[in-house]
Amino acid sequence: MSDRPPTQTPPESADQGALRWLSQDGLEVPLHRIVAPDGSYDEAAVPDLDAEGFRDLYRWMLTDRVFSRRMVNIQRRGELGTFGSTRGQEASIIGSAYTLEQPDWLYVGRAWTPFFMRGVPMEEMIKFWRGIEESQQEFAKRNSQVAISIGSHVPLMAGIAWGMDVAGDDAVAMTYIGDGATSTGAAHEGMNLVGALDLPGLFFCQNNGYAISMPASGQTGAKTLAQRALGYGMDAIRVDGQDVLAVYNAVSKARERVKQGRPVFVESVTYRLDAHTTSDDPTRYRADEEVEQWEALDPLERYRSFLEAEGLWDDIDHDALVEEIEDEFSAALERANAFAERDVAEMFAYVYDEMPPELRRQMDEFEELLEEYPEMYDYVEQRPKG
Ligand SMILES: Cc1ncc(C[n+]2csc(CCOP(=O)(O)OP(=O)(O)O)c2C)c(N)n1
Ligand SMILES: [Mg+2]
Repeated sequence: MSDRPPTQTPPESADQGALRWLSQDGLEVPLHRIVAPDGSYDEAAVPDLDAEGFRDLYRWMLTDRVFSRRMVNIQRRGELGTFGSTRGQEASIIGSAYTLEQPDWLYVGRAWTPFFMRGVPMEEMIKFWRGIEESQQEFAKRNSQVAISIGSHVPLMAGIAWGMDVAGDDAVAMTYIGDGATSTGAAHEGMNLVGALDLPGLFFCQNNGYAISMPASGQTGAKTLAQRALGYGMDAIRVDGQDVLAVYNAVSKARERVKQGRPVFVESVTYRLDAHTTSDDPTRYRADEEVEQWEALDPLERYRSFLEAEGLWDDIDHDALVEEIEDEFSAALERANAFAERDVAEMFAYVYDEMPPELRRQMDEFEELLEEYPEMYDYVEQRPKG
């Protein structure tokens, strides 16, 4: 934690007569990149991974892509209420999560595969998207619940980071947040606390261009999200989120800084190629040309060009990997389907130890409704979960 003196000391020097604004005009916020869109790369900056590590990154990115595709498919078949695809964000998600070690805490926004990377079975994520509460019992393994209320996980993560600091844990608390989440009061409070106390917090902000239909540019008057970190007393780095090696490099270095007592905010500039969720229609608020531009910056393709140049691609059987992941998904879906149906009345039951009167009133009203219209029960029960 911070060893700054707890007093307000008089300023030592001043610019007498001069008015010098701290201004973002002319502020340069660089973008870290290793592999360029044309496939050329800076050899000296390539992270020190072995062949297995480089292959792993590809396999996890592919897992992320296949998982999103299959989840969207089963939603279309009526087997899920909704789902938020991560297509386009694979390098951002995997490059960052690959830096985590088991004692680290993981808090997520839009990032599902990091759970799989940390040993959570795929069916738990399918169950989560079906609204099955039991799927979210991962705290013992230092994995948080998915923050559907955006930004709400940031103060929780700050609290965990504080606890880790007090306990002297040699680990970090990493949180994924979206560009939209940076506008919430909760995110501000959490980030401020982490910066004020120099807690071991690592903020990985995926600027994927949108908060549903609101463009990232509408979230803040700041030119970049990265620069906002300075206001919280944190260091920041901005990285090309379509370049898995750059993300891995930036976040692993960030993690080291955090462990040395300097919280970091990473802005990963990426793009959500699919809809916000399956309930959203992005054609209503963004141009096809914009999507096409980002389709051309496919993170898997960019990484593949690096693997080819390094002679690592020959050892990767892409089709066999896809088949393996598809089979894993199918088996996970089967196990998730085997989960016993829950009575809808349970939604009232588990929140409080003792049910407060207002909730009891709502439950009674719900039961009366079912008595009057018993056909509603089937309707509620049979609707896709989620
Ligand atoms: C506190 C809160 N306000 C509003 C919403 C509705 N909502 C769901 S996702 C979302 C946008 C999130 O955007 P961003 O943080 O950029 O994450 P992304 O979905 O792009 O990954 C909003 C406004 C919510 N879930 N929680
Ligand atoms: Mg966003």
